[in-house]
Amino acid sequence: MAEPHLAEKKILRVLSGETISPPPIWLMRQAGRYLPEYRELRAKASSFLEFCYTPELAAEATLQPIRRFGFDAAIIFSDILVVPDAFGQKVWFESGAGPRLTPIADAADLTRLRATIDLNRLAPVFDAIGRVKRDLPKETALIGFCGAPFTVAAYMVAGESSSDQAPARLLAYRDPGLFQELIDRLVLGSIDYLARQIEAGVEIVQIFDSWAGMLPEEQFARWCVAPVRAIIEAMRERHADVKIIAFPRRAGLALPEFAASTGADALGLDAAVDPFAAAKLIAPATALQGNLDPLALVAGGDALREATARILSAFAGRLHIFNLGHGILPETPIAHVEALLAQVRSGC
Ligand code: 1CP
Repeated sequence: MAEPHLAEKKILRVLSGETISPPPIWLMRQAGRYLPEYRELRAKASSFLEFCYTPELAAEATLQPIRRFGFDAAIIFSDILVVPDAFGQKVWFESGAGPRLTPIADAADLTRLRATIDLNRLAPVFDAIGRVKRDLPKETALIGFCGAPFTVAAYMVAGESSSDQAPARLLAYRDPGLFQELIDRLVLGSIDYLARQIEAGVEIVQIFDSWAGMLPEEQFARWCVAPVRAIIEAMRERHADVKIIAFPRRAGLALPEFAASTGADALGLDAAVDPFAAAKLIAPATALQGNLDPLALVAGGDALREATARILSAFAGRLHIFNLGHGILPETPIAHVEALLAQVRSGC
């Protein structure tokens, strides 16, 4: 028999194989700059990493969208780039310019990093998870996360944001042995990091492979499918109960094979995926999460209503968690989020 706390959390029910109508909903990057209370909180820390590493602030940022909207899940407030930081790479965020890291160009650069992740450096994240757990409504699930090895490696190699991830892809072609060594370290570090998040109280983990869609098929199999599969296999051995969502953004036609090979409980779908095609092509035991275009949420009105209705109808009768196809945009009007919630909760 399912435990009572589990039965109350709709997302856990879907991830355990129960179809629910209307579907549960949360939004990627639901804590963030579109919320005035977030902007006020953010001003209390001098840097973004300090904000992530201050448990009271990270816990409060996690809870803000739950208080305001009552989403079915909270996601711990942090960033995927705390992992390179915990490997000893220098990471900082320049306002307006995004993340910056000292780039890894060759074997000597990799040697300067730690061989294993320093979980002590990430202790504030585990502390924040404990705080959120104490204050979260009993019907709200808590999601932990990490970046997938390829996506994190892409930032570690480029040292900044890139629209095509050419630096990491070039290194993978020119020196596959070195790139494999970086990916292998990230696989092991991600397993340890996710395991500690679970021990601290998260019930679900999401693996963000935001740049998976940049890779040709055989590179995708090597740098995205294999590492994510290795992480998921290890999590299943260590924590059999945890639910796992993988988000290989822009993976397109590779999605069904990715789902089958990695064994994720759910697949996050980006907004370019036709939800009717996904519902047909991906095995029904895999829950599907998504996939509203974040710009439709900015636009509101008919565009939002029609796109939402299409997603609800495509996934009717499927294991579905409503979400965006990528993170919420800072210019999103709060009234549009309220309208979306009302529509999803009406079921059509
Ligand atoms: O509410 C939540 O969803 C939790 C917070 C969260 C998550 C899940 C943040 C806070 N970042 C992330 C994940 C993350 N970070 C991803 C994967 C998801 C995605 O594709 O969006 C990626 C690629 C990053 C890297 C990153 N961190 C970027 C993107 C840069 C690029 O290449 O486009 C940026 C801008 C950041 C900083 C960041 N992380 C989070 C916030 C709120 C911010 C903005 C910080 C600020 O401007 O003050």
